Amino acid sequence: MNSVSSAAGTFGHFTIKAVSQATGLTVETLRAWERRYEVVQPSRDASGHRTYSAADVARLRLLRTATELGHTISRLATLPDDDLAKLVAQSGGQARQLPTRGQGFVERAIDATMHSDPGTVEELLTSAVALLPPTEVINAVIVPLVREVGERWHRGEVSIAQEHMVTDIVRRLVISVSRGYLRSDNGPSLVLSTLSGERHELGILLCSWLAATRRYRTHYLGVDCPADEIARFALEVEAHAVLVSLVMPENAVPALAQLNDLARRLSGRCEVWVGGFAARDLAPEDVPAGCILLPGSSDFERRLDLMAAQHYS
Ligand code: B12
Repeated sequence: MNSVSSAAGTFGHFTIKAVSQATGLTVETLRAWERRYEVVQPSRDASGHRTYSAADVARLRLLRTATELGHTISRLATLPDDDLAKLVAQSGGQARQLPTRGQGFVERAIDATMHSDPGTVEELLTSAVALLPPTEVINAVIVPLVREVGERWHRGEVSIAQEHMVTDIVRRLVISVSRGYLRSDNGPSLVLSTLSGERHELGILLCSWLAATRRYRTHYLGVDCPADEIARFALEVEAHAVLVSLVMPENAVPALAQLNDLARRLSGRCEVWVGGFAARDLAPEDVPAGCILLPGSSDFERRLDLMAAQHYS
């Protein structure tokens, strides 16, 4: 996970800039809270710069939320983490805290995209990966970011080159992070691809990451692959499921014939899971027999957990 460690210093130790991005507290506030109230005590690296642990980041997030709820920092500073968490939970602050964590990364990454600044986009995304759980990075950072970039491209505010820049950064990051998980040699295995005509690959790459967090073996075939080729490969590697992503709405209906073909070739030997933005437009009764429609990311995660539980039981 080289790219993660490069943004976050040694993995699990974060620079003040990364902590500022993750908590929404400015660098000046972080320094002032430390000096006046000793809210956390970061260590120092060889050059004398502060380095924060993941526990420091979690405490600072709680402190930020609690101050937003109206409590004074001088009173909060001495409370242990458990008491802070209780205070925030009792005030319903946890729910308010979550959306802001991803939003900060997205807003800054959009700004860096508009300034054609790939270094900052990459740094923001690697920090998000280091500081937030994968599901939150995907749903609260990456998906909103690429959708917003797509909308701005559509309105002519983002150039094709800027859109390609962001997609390439997301693509490389997701592949690199997914490779960092230990695989189980006898875990369930997945084949991921898109059907002929569909060139959007980020959806299945994100699925591959979520599967890797659960120690699945994944075979990524890239995009635009004929159904018979996907089926042949899946049978060769004895895959437990084939994942197909539909993004372009106009591809969804033509994809039904390809899905039918895929499901028929794999019948009884391997499941076919269908998801992606355009899959939401399909009615369950339109989906060919043998295919399982998973329109939301929580449907997908539940299915992954179910398959893993059945596999290992
Ligand atoms: C990046 C991008 C591209 C890149 C893709 C590069 C790559 N390596 O993937 C390139 C430049 C190739 C491209 C091309 C095109 N694109 Co494009 N593109 C996008 C953009 C910005 C992001 C797409 C993306 O990856 N989103 C996908 C992910 C992150 O979200 P998602 O699919 O919903 O996936 C989530 C879930 O659904 C789930 N999931 C996904 N798949 C699966 C599968 C399973 C089994 C499961 C369980 C779950 C699951 O996982 C994800 C996380 O939760 C979008 C903007 C947008 N609004 O999405 C436009 C967009 C999709 N593109 C669009 C267009 C028009 C095109 C082109 C026609 C442009 C052109 N004139 O050439 C071509 C068509 C290519 C083709 N035939 O497929 C339009 C589609 C408009 C429409 N009809 O609705 C969009 C919406 C932009 C816009 N606002 O106009 N594009």
